Amino acid sequence: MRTQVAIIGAGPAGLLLGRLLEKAGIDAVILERRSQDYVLGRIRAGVLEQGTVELLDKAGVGGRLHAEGLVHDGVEFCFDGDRHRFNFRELIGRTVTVYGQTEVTRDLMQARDASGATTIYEAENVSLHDFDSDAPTVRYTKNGIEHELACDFIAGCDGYHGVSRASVPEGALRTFERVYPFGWLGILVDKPPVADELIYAHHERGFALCSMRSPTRSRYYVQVPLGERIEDWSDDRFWDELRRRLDERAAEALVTGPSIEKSITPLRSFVAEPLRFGRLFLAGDAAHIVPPTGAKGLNLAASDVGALAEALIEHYVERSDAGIDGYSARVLSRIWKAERFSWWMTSILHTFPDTDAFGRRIQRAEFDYLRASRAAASALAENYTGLPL
Ligand code: RFL
Ligand code: PHB
Repeated sequence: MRTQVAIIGAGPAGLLLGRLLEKAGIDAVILERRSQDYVLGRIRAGVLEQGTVELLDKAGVGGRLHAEGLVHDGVEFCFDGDRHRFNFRELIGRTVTVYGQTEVTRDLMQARDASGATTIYEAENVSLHDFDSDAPTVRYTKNGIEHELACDFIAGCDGYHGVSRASVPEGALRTFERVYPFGWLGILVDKPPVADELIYAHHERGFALCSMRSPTRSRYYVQVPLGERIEDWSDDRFWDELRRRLDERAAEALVTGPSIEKSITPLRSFVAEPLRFGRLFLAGDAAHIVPPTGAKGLNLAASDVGALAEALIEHYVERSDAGIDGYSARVLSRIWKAERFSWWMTSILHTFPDTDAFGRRIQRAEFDYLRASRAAASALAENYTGLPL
């Protein structure tokens, strides 16, 4: 089999890239290790930047997103019981949209199925070859039979644990990492959200987040130490802990119920440099990880592939490699700003085992400054709603 661009991974990065290329008449095949249902079963991100929404519109998959997504003008921070709303629309004229990653994935998969583009699910033992030449190939096994896919370019969109970054020769890649000493315990519940917008709460017992997927489905998180076991967290224990970290008004308004999903995510910052090796490109979680506090992971994946699609279109349509040559530097500049913002949100909102009384006063001063200064609040708004590429 032959294609122009071989895409590894059918997460949001791979699917959106495939769709943007298809719209420009460029052929791409997606190889995905898991089944379609498995990919759709993963509960992850929920907040889309305005630029991500625009890109999904450009990909022709914005219909349901505009009908069902919830446009939020701002978010709330709650510090030790004091709540403050940041109104992004009023501050900088931008908003975010609450629409689950699962739904984005479903919309992209449906568009791909409808157009007849090839996606190979349950592709095992994917391996990347000769991407330092003009004739790269990808090999994989499907139902016990070995296949080879010849291509012009390989897009590594296979997440943090994927094969693409691991295929880069040692010494060609520099990595930067920060591992946080805690994780997020998240639950999904079919009950109305506690408030109209998201609440990010700082409390001496730890961080908490009240989010949502729809007017009838809520997503809540509490910070937990690393090594915590999910079996030790009954729904009742989760609700008690969440309530204690919120202000009185939110604690009283909280509607609880049986969880329909419960999982723990460790928090990490990670960046690989560069993001191009000959004819192999890395994009999305394969290239970088952010802690979820700034709601940036899915959005960075989208902006990476937006830039990669532009570069590949330039190569095929305008016969210029300027975009390909500039891809890594262009996206890394935005990636590092999102890394900074996610690290900053994480550091002011969580409790750290080694934070002393001075550190806690600094966290409080950050909140008081954000509340008092339009400039500081605008900086938050600008970053949360998404910086330009
Ligand atoms: P994905 O989604 O991990 O997809 C990669 C795909 O590659 C496949 N794969 C392989 N395929 C073939 N061969 C191999 N060897 C392969 N190895 C892996 C995998 O099966 C998978 O299908 O990466 P992608 O596309 O880069 O997308 C990134 C986003 O999924 C991620 O950044 C976000 O979910 C992060 N994130 C959030 N991002 C936001 O923008 N806003 C949020 O509100 C937000 N909340 C979150 C989050 C992530 C979370 N978790 C669980 C990590 C909340 C949570 C709890
Ligand atoms: C979510 O709804 O899952 C979510 C929202 C905001 C974040 C992280 C996760 O910062």
